[in-house]
Amino acid sequence: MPCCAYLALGSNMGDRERYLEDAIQCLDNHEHIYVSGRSHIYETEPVGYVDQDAFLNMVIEVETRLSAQELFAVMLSIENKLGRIREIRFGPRTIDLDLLLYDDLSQEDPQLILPHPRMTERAFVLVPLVEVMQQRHSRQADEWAGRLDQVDGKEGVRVWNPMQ
Ligand code: PH2
Ligand code: MG
Ligand code: MG
Repeated sequence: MPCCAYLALGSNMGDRERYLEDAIQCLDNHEHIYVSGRSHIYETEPVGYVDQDAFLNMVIEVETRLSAQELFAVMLSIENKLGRIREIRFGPRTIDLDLLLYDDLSQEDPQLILPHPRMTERAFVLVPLVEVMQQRHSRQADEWAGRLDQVDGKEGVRVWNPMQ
């Protein structure tokens, strides 16, 4: 049985939409990864380090036979391929790929903590996550919708319309 994982994507440098689409394409091109669902793209106010440009964020669902560790390694290699340079923590980035959930796996490995340790506080993650879970009729949708109700900052997360 393949497992189901949720990934958060973010970009706030250069052609932000292109980076998101290229990352999805790279993931889907991988022999053992199938992109099974995607949220809208949202434009979001920066959180944490606020003196930077607005982000585009979205969440995708993937089916994979890779382990969490292997999937995470593929994600890092895609970040590198798409020109990610790590400078300021929480600062500007061409592409950021975060592994949010991998089936029901819960682990404290400092290299890869699951579920993602900051996801419950972040409206820019929870809004697209709940959208894609509801669309995919995930059994976890109600639980995460409940957490989204409690989170602040939802007004800073808006569906992105490049024509505006
Ligand atoms: N990522 C961060 C820090 N702050 N803010 C928004 N709106 N979107 C992000 O993806 C984001 C952020 C570090 O990963
Ligand atoms: Mg991140
Ligand atoms: Mg990251």
